[in-house]
Amino acid sequence: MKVSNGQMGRRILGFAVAATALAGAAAAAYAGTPGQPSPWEMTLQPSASPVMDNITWFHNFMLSIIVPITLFVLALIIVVVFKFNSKSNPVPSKTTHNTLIEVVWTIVPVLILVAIAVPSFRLLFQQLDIPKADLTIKATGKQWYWSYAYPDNGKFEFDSLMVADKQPRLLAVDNEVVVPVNKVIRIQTTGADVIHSFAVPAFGIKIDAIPGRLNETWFKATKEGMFYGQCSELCGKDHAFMPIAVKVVSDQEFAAWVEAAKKKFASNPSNSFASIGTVAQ
Ligand SMILES: [Cu+2]
Repeated sequence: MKVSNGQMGRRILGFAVAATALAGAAAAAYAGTPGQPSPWEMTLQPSASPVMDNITWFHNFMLSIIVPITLFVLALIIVVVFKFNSKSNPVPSKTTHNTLIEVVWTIVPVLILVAIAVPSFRLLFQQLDIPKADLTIKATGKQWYWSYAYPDNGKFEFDSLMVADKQPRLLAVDNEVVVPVNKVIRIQTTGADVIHSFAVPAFGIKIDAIPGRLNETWFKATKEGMFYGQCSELCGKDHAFMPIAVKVVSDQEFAAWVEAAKKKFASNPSNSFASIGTVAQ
């Protein structure tokens, strides 16, 4: 069957449109549970913070630039393969320069890069420029669990370990980090032994927890509920079993939890941060 270039181009375009529509429909069908991964999920986890809103937007914006460029290059390759092979084009052209095309293929990529750079830098500033925090939590990565300290709320500290038979599997822990909704939470991270990484996809945060250093990032949870993440730096044999579980609650529930947590974790033997704080007072 003889297929002309135009027909071929239309077929490729039709295939691309169908594939995109299929992926979109599948993504909508498998939207899943917010705050955790779900089966057949193809998109980013649903956002629950202003930073993640912008990451999602930037991701989609980049896709809308990348997909047409990729299809355009693919179309060019196909045209070259079919139209300029030695059979269909036995006498090659000797053309070497074309000023217009050279100007266009210099200027257009520059404009595309500028269009990408502007929202990219805006997003970076939003992530790195930490607003005035309502609450600071220190997350310490240990082999292989996380410890959380609440210096603003009574200086208690507790360990958070994965619970093997609790759902969601490999994400549920015994003691969750609890934070109030719609408040700026500053997360400070460090490592007690090796490098770990504190990451919660729905909040758009991922920051290394490095021994001897204090890193910080921030998030503002805009929805109540459970949000899960995992250590995201290979840290040893149980790297896959030190999840991060964040429970976002109302202000009242948070205040009640703080009171209960102060008593519950008062005699925690791993309470190094709290004991240092008490000695200093
Ligand atoms: Cu780790």
